[in-house]
Amino acid sequence: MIKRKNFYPTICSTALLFIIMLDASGPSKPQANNAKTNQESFPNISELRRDARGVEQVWTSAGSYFMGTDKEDVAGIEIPQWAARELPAEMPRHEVRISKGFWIDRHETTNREYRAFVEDGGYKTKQYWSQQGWEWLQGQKMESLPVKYVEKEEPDHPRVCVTWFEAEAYAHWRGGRLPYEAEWEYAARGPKSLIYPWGNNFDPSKANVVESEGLTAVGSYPDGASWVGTLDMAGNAMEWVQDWLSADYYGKSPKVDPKGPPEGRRKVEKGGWWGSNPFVARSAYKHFEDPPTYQDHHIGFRVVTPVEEEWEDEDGLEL
Ligand SMILES: [Ca+2]
Repeated sequence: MIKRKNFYPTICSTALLFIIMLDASGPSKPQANNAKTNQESFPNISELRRDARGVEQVWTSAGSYFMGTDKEDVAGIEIPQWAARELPAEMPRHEVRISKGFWIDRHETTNREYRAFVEDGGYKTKQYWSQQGWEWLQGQKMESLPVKYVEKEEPDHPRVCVTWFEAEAYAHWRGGRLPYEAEWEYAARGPKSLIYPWGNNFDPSKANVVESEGLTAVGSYPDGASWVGTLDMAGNAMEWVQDWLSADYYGKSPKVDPKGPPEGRRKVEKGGWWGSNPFVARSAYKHFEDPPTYQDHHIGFRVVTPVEEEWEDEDGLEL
C-alpha cells in the first residue's frame, strides 16, 4: 500500500512563483489540470494524464532497479567498434532506488508540441531558460531557431534538431524538466531491469530501429511499450537527459536518486535512434559525444514532471 504525505505538484509551486514574480504581460503559466493531484489517492502505475500543456504523461511509481550493464547483458550482442570503448561507462551494473514517483511523457516531444512553445514566446522569455542556456541563445540568430530540419515537419514526428538548452527551456515551459538518466532508464527498464523496454531480446518489430529510413510518428510501435507505457524509448529519436556525462560516474554515484555529475562537457543521450542496432537500442546505452550546444536530426527528448512531496512507499517495487 502506498500512502501520501503532502502532495504539492511542482507545477503548482511553479505557477505560484510566476504569479508572484510576473505581471499579466509575463510568460504564460501552465495551469495544473490533473484531477489526481487534488485527490487523496496515489496514481496507479502507468496511469495516463494530460499535463498542464495538454501533453500525455504516464505515472512511474517509486522503486528500485539495476541501472547500467554487466558483461552478461551484452553477451551475444554485436558491439560496434565505435561504441565498444565507451561500454565501460555503463559499468558497473548497480542497484538504484528512485525514491519518488514521477510523471514522464508517454512519447517523445513532437513538432506540434514544440511549436506551441515557440508560438507562446518560448525563445523570447528568459524565465524558461537556464543562465547558460540564455547566454547561448543570445549568441544565435533568432530567426534561425528552432532549426528547420526538413521541408515538412510532420506534426506527430519527434521534434529533433534542438540543442540540450532548447530542450531544457521547453521542459521548463511545460512546468517540468528533462529526466535524470536514472529516471529515464527506470521508466524504460522497470524493476525487472529489462534490457529493452519490452523484454530482454531485441525485436526490431517493436521499435523504429535498424534498417529504418527515418523518424516515424510517435507511438507507432505500441508493442514496444515499457512497463509504464512509455513509447519509443528504444529508437525513433534519441533523447537528451538531464545528466552530464562522466565515464566513471557509476562507480561512485549515490544509490538513491542519482542526478549525474555536478558538471561536465557533454550530456547523456538515451535510447538510440531510428538507425540503431541491438547494442545501441538497449535502455542502458548512453550516447557519449555531444555538448549541450549540439543538435542534429536524430536527437529529441521527452519531459518529466516531478512531484515535490514526501511519499511513503510501503510495499513499492523493490527487487
Ligand atoms: Ca526515443
